[in-house]
Amino acid sequence: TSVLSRLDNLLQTDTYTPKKASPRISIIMGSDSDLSVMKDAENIIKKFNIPVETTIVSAHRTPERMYEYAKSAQDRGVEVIIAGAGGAAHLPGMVASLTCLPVLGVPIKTKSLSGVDSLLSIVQMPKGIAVGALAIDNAENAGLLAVQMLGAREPELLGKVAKYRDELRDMVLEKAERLEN
Ligand code: RP5
Repeated sequence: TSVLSRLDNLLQTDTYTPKKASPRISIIMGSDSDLSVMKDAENIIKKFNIPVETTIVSAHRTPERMYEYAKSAQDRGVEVIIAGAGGAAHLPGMVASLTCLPVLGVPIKTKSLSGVDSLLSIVQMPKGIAVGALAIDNAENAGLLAVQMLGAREPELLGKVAKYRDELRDMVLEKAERLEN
């Protein structure tokens, strides 16, 4: 059983009520080819019943859309942005330069350079414009981190994160026990 399916009951029976109907976390990616990876961020955020939106915004192919998106995000009620991109992965950094909202970058694995290109493009930001860089293809951690950022002022939400970690721990302990017996 995956930890996510085990969490279904646990999290959905809890009573976290989103403060806003509009998306609090916004997930963007450079291409629909990034979607299979970025879905992991959406899935984990939905487990916490936080309103989330997912769309495609490309720094290179749709630069005007990227500008409009980044400039309007705060006014739309977005609190954290998760941006996935591969190769010359400028999307997280460019969006971060256009909004003061926190931006979490997910480097997407590439065929030619295995995603090291994406990672280095995202992580090597100049001082002054911050992007939080996650591991290659680890959109789930980006989603979790975004939830934890919202949770800093919402103890109920952080309590759910703690339960999630309890589930992770229990699954490891169960595996260890099976291995030992
Ligand atoms: C980036 O180029 C995207 O984020 C994607 O990871 C990569 C390849 O895009 P496609 O050519 O598959 O659309 O902009």
